[in-house]
Amino acid sequence: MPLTTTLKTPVTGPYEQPTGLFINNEWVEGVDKKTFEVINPSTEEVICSVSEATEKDVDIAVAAARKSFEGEWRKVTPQERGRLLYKLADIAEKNTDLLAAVESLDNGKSITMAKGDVGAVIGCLRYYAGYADKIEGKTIDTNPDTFAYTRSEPIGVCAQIIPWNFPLLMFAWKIGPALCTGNTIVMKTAEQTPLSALVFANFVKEAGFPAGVLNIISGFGKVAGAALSSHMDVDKIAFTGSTLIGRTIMKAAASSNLKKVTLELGGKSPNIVFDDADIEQTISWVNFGIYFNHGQCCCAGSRIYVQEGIYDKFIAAFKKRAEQNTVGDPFDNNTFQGPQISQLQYDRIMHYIEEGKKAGATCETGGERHGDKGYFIKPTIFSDVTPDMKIMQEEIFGPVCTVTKFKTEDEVVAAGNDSTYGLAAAVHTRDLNTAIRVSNNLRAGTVWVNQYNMLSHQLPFGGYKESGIGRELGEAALANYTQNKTVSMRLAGPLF
Ligand code: TXE
Repeated sequence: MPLTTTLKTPVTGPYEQPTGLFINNEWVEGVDKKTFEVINPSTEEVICSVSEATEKDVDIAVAAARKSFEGEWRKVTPQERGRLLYKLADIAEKNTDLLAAVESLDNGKSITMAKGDVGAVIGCLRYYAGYADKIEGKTIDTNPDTFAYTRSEPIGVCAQIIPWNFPLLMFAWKIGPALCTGNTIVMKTAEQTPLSALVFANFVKEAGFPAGVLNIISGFGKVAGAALSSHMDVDKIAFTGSTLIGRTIMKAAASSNLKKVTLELGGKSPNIVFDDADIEQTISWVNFGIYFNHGQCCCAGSRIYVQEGIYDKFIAAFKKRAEQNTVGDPFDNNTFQGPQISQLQYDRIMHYIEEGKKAGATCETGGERHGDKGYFIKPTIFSDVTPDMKIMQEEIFGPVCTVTKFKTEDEVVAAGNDSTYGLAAAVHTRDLNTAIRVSNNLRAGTVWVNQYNMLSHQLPFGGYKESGIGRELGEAALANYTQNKTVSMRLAGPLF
């Protein structure tokens, strides 16, 4: 199979799309020469085929990452690691339009949102570039006869498995902290969205990273993903995806070499609106909280709780707002919501919608397909819901939310916390005391006040409860990719 193909997007014209596996800074075919098709979710048509990594390719990629970790990459100074990451960010910036277009084509997100993602990718890489020469240990005074210090060392060969909802951004969140701390990587992208990372791979070589530092493979979870999680020469695995697969990965790590594990998993986040909130602003944030990225956000504000005094007014205004969201062609600058990622996700979401209707919830708006081609679903709001309904308990990962009326603060905090997940939450109120009290009492890794989905590479992000283990972003993410070594040295002199 050729290792590149010429593709076109409506905004870039023709470009060269790599389709091979990126191992050791080279493009190669898979050993078994397998390929799989990549589907455009807006049209349901095949975009191209890419190489599929199997266990044998995983072995080759891990060996390349190991060789680099033990060899050339180890000799690179922290300052140089930072310089390489800055260079990578600069190249990405120059190619913003291409990267965004490929992301829209492959994932279906609107071109404006895709450009936002690329901006966030660049910001994230620069942030971690700056950390490369600021990784420090401590000297610890234990005894006058001893000199003891700690070193913050890289973990080694890191496997990183990412999902399809933010293909490039998840890629950056993972590689930034891992590379600045001196690890090497085998990255497996999601089978639904391999294309942008493959374009990015060329920039890795162009930036000057030594061979084997960052290997990027396309492939399926059950094959390449499983091989990485159970690999005996992978030192750490970082995963973003479903809670179900998070458990599988932890089990594989436990029954192989006890590789370190960090997980960023699902959510069913409560978005709480008090009577005193600025209703107009809040409607915008609630709308953005659930419908941004077509509801395909692990932190989506999918359980909305509204205090009784403004409930009726809220429902009417929110319904009107949701119906104004432009759903359609991702390459139209006015589009807010594109298609869901795949037929499978479309079916899963429609199934939840049917469950909600059957269970007796009121579908205030949406609840059906948009158009007749592509995986588009209309923004959907359910009211008259009860806590036992599936649509209240399970992550739907689509443009579907529930709205529940509440009376008191205690009641809504208990309801908000009534979930196996704990990724994010939000509070809308003009009262500072309410904002702080409720934020403190919600069991979630991130709480937004009077806003939603406002992530920053400077702020730690991750889950309480079954939403994950470890924190991504911010200084906190460095801990995912370093391990402490204690060196304790006896100074010359008698033993006792
Ligand atoms: O996720 P999977 P899917 C949630 C969301 C969604 C559901 C299913 O609720 O509806 O998951 O989506 C790789 N060993 N999230 O099926 O399967 C897979 O190849 C190793 C939340 O797409 O978890 C892909 O790269 N890896 C989420 C990645 O895991 C395996 C984002 C995610 O796929 C594997 C996406 C295996 N056995 C979905 N099986 C978030 N937290 O943002 C699959 N994979």
